[in-house]
Amino acid sequence: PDWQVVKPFRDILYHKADGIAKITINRPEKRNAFRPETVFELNEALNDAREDTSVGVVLLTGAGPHTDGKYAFCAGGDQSVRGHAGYVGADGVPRLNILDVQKLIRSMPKVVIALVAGYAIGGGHVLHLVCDLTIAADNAICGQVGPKMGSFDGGFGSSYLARIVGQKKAREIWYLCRQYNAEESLKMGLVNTVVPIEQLEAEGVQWAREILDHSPLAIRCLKAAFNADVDGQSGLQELAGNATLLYYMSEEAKEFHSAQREKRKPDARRFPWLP
Ligand code: 2NE
Repeated sequence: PDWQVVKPFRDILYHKADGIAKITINRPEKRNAFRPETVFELNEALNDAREDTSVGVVLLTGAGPHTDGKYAFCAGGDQSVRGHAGYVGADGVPRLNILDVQKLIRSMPKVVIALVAGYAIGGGHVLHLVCDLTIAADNAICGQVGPKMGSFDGGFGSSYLARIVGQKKAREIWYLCRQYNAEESLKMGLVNTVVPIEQLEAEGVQWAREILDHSPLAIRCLKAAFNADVDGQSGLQELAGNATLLYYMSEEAKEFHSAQREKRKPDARRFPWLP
């Protein structure tokens, strides 16, 4: 695609082309670990993609390789700025604001595809996990590290992980903190497919284009339905919001809205009580 820069950022790259937004974490010297500022930028780009009605698919990836030849999707929170109560930004405030990004990726009514080359570790692993789909390069390495470095993610990082790989495997991943290669990750359903690294972006674009040929409203409702199954009341809120959206688009809702505006009795009898 003919990628166009949307806006220059410091820690990320943000491009768009043909209905696809591409967000790249751009800190290869840190294995694309995120600091609070990185997360603010991710949030801004994701929100922009959400609001852009021409965008249906977001590709989320990491810049690489680093000068040492190694790739990373993301190595989680930047440990060099970890302070007393979270990750400390230039403003001196400790935050765990990646949790907001996790929620946004899950709730935005667009398909978010993680393109994982190299390390997806710790909070970086959870980041690909919460994406709708993951395409892994053959050099992908997945794993959690919390219990060996003093952290854990008891939110989506554990409960949603267990939904994906099962309780036994999820406990193994967290308790042992091992690293899993691309084939192992594919086998346990952590990723959707594995491709040679040179083809990673092209494969992501191909998947995006196939999705973009399909019905936006159908995909939107499906995403909300998949979330509703796991996300409790906030999942139901998303699903129900789509019901309201579709209702607003109906002749029936328009008649009741017009009647109220025109101070007349709505013509309710026009509309069927479908079985
Ligand atoms: C990712 C991994 C396994 C890669 O290992 P390797 O040997 O290929 O690279 P190396 O030499 O460890 O890393 C290269 C450079 O990247 C930095 C390193 O410090 C190193 O810098 P220099 O020494 O060359 O200057 N780097 C890598 N990961 C970093 C990080 N997360 N923060 C800051 N700098 C980082 C290996 O690098 C690794 O295990 N990294 C640490 C993984 C980690 O502890 N992640 C945080 C987990 S906690 C979390 O993400 C989290 C959460 O649990 C809850 C809420 C929010 C976040």
